Amino acid sequence: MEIAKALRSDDHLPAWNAQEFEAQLRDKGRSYHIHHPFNVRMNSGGCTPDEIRCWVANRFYYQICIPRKDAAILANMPDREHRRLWIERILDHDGHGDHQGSAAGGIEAWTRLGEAVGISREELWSLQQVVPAVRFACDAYVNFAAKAPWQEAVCSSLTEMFAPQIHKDRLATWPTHYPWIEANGLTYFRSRIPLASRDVEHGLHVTLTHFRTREQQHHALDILQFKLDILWTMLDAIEKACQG
Ligand code: AHQ
Repeated sequence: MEIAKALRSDDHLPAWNAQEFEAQLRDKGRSYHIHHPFNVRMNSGGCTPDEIRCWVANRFYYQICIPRKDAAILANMPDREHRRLWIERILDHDGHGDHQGSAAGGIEAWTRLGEAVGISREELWSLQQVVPAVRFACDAYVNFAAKAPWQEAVCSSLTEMFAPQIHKDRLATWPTHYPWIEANGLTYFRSRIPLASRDVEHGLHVTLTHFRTREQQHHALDILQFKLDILWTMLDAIEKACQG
């Protein structure tokens, strides 16, 4: 599955060096969903309890898609040293060992977020509240990751360059704006801050070394934009579906 190629007049120019290429990737942060009106309203206290519950229930579908997406990439990775790093992402979400407490994984932590905002485990896992466009966007991500070259799928995960800030924003604002949400429900956001930074270290190394020519680097930017659009359209759909 190819991401549509934007026609560019500067494809023939020399490749950016690693620093400039990384700067170009990070500049894409301007279209990260931290800037989406729904996220801005949510983190400034403008959401009703029903809208918070609707966001948590819909984002649950994204969360349970992530380990399947990562398993698809793992299957396409020929090198053990990359697999040894990538498999950690699956365990982060599905849990490991006795799957108790902090070893229960991110999907379990999101289930606790659901209960903290007033959604039962059964209700959350029923996926009844997930709207079509959210399923569509998440399924597009999983399908892309399964079919694209593994380096391109790794590149698409680099939206996490911008994730620590969005998690920090929630931790800084929700307790004040949404005191009715049990504090332990925010554990997931706290857990992701170091994990996102660890993920990005590996993802950037693969991306900065794989995409060598200016044309290939432009393609990497298009892949990142595809994933930014997935996150943005999810919030478009959630905003529309959840309005009180
Ligand atoms: O909780 C998130 C998560 O585990 C991941 C994995 C990563 C990927 O592989 O694409 N992206 C991602 C993201 C998570 N949380 C989102 C949020 O807003 O809470 C942000 C999202 C991302 O930035 O891609």
